[in-house]
Amino acid sequence: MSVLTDMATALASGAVRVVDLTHRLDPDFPVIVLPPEFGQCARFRMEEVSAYDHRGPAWKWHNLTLNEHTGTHFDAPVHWISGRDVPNGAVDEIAPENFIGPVVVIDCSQGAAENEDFELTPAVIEAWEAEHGTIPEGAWVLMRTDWSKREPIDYLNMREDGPHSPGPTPEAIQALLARGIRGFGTETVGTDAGQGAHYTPPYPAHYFLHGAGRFGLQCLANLDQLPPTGALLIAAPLKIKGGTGSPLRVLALVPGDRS
Ligand code: 23J
Ligand code: MN
Repeated sequence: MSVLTDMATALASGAVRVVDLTHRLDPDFPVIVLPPEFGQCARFRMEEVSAYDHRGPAWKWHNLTLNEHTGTHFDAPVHWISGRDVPNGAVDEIAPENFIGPVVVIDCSQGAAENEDFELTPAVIEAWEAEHGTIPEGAWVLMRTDWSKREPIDYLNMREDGPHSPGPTPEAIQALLARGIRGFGTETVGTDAGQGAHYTPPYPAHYFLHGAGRFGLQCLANLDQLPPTGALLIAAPLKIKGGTGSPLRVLALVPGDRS
């Protein structure tokens, strides 16, 4: 398998570089806030069990409490009602081949800077394809908004009428699914826009992606370090029994500046 030895050589030489697309899992990182009539996502918590002290003289460790949808995380098909009967739709059932694949980045950072409710539409996708070619089948599609650079206080961008952040329209998600994508990822707290509850159907990215057995990634970072095409994404969720999603380390392999 010379392709893998070539890859190891390329990683060692800097011809291929690793970009970390993950936020630090931090109790202060914001979690999604749903309308008050619904159950809420708990914040990540860390409890020290011992720290080289009387509780454990030679070791330090923590107990963790976390929602599956905390920090940089993966959404599985069973997260949504539309995907509840998708075969192998929970994180522990998804075949591992799904966790490595090509990735393209649609840069919406300028639009998102001008409009906090910026929409990824079919027209934006078509303009991107006119420049970069058709989105390849099996690709992750990531929506770059630079939202990951916001301070925690501005990240959910809560107003009296709820959160405001950019996201895809129902038609955009259907257009991506027509191209056979593997999944859709964002820098915001959800794959859907802050105001995504007001589309038909509500939360269309969740509804259509997971109904089609596809995946989501949220709270991604460093998308400005990825090329529009030609990178490889590694996103393997924890193997939680029946899990609907999981925090994870998301890595991209990108062309480096060495040959
Ligand atoms: C539950 C309900 C609505 C949404 C979400 C979770 C997420 O965004 C998520 O983290 O999957 S919109
Ligand atoms: Mn989620």
